[in-house]
Amino acid sequence: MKFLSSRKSGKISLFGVPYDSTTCFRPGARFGPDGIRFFSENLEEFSLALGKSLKDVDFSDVGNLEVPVEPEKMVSSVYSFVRELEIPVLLGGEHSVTYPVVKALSERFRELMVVHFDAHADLRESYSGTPYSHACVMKRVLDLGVSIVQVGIRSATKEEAELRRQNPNITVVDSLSELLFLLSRVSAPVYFSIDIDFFDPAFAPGTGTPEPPGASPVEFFDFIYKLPAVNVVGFDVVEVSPPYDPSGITQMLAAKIVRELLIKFWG
Ligand SMILES: [Mn+2]
Repeated sequence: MKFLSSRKSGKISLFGVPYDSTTCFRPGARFGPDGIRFFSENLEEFSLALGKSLKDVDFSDVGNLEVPVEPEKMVSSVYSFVRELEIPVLLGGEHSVTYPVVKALSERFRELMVVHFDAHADLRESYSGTPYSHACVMKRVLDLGVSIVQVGIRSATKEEAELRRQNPNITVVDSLSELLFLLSRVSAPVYFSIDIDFFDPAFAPGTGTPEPPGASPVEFFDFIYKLPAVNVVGFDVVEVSPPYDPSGITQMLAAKIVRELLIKFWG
């Protein structure tokens, strides 16, 4: 199974944004989309756990969106692109690419809620001279008036920690079982944003800013399989950096997450 060779129509559009210009520590996420696609070849179309196939999902891989290097221009380019899509599924790229997707969706769904899986809070006001850095992405999402649920966060500045305590639009969740409980009571449209550094670097070393410890794939897939019907209107998997992933395990994990989520949500 290879995402890119899948059929070319569908209400769900899988696309890559090969962008890593604001990455503060070590770039490489620009190679993420094609790396994830390459490793998707190693997966069956059929999900044994879900009992369904990707063939049952009305999706197409529409390829990569080439974007300008300047963060503001990247944002407007992704935003215009996503406005034309019914259901976006995004392969990053660094985390800054999430903001324009959420911006486009927030105009369509007033009650949109973002579930943010990450090691880092990503709530800085500005970083390295831009408010569109990957370190600021969830602050920009909050500025849209969109509420966020954060899970897995184990790194933040003092200011970010305060914001997490005080902002009524941020829900801090300590575990995937707590998130499962919360999502079983939510009827609002939901967008999943999965930074691969949410996982323990032992399982996902191929990322720009690894932060031990973290969740295991077993815990994550168990959470996905137990998830009740949720109104998911899109998702992304970001920050996969193939240059730091010589064995391919991070890209493999990302490819399997994409397959399982496509089948779970829309199969
Ligand atoms: Mn992030």
